Amino acid sequence: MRRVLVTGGAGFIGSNFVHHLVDHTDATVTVLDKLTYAASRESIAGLPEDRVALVVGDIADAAVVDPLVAENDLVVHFAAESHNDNSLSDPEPFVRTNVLGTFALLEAARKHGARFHHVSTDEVYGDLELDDPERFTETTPYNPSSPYSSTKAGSDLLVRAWVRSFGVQATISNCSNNYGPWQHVEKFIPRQVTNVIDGGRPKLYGAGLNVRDWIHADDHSSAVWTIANDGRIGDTYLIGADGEKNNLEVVRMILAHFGRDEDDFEHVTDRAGHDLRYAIDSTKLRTELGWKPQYADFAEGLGRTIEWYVEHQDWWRPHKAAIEAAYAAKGQ
Ligand code: NAD
Ligand code: TDX
Repeated sequence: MRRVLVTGGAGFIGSNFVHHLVDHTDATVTVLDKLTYAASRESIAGLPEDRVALVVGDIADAAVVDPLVAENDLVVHFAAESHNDNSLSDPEPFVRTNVLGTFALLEAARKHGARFHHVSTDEVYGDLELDDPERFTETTPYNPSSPYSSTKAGSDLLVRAWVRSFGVQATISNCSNNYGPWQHVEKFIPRQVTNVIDGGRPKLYGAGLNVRDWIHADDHSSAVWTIANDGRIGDTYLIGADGEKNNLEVVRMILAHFGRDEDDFEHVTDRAGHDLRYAIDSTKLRTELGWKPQYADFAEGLGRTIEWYVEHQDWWRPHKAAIEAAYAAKGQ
């Protein structure tokens, strides 16, 4: 696994994974990223030039993908359109990148015999009731709700079929909600933190009782590397850190961090089709591959993430006004 192609390596989690490879392995890394609005060159700036190269290109372009897959031993596929709200406004790029992009990569992996790891989401399983005693496992039936999650589900199923039909050497991981540095201000935690930094109020969709199962991006990266090295070909592994919290609880933790009143937030228009609860049972990954998260305490990880946004206003501020204007136009 010395030469690793990381798609979407200039995004939130992909860039975290590139840092993980530089810090914890001797791999050389090629990032393939289209540099969409969600990417950030700064997130992978300053890394050793003899270890990390950036190729700007589209994963759905076979002419770009084919030679890059040929040159590498392992493909770790993060690139995606990733935001549910955007998928409700305009699903087309989600189908193109998430489905056709994954298809182009799989065809190249098939041709060149590359090991392939596909990064996916727990949202492919749909949602749970708040009081459901079961959590998602590797055998939970697929039941995606949104254009985003349905295109991720489609991409997962392509990977499974390419393993079975063509013998592609692939693994899949489905992870819960990530938080940490470099997450785009469109997403829940960065949006609320930056609202409060700006003296505004957090915006909760609906009643704020929807539950997400939070994991730090560092822990997602270590899990992906573990699975890419030690996972069983054709298998799926769920990644989670037992971090269930409802959105109202998270907003109150953010307000408390800044010494603001715990009720100083607004309820805004709910997301259409809003999934109620995600929850991951990561027993298989922990028992079979010996992985465990480093961030056991969400409050501590959240506090460090909040401070990162306080200290990196130059990075997020240029994007903030346009994102808020787009949300405001939807009553959110
Ligand atoms: P992100 O939106 O921050 O980054 C996505 C990256 O992919 C960007 O750098 C973007 O430029 C790139 N990209 C988009 N379309 C491309 C294309 N056609 N060709 C090449 N590059 C393209 O996303 P993220 O939150 O870092 O998510 C990364 C992966 O992890 C996704 O596959 C997502 O489904 C999965 N995931 C995310 C979470 C989460 O909480 N964020 C949880 C589970 C799984
Ligand atoms: O302003 C907001 N207010 C609010 O209440 C925003 C932006 C979100 N929310 C709610 C919606 C969700 O219940 O917060 C929760 C988290 O929202 P997002 O950050 O948009 O994440 P989610 O839709 O849960 O999806 C995320 O986790 C799974 C990632 O964006 C996906 O890429 C990943 O697959």
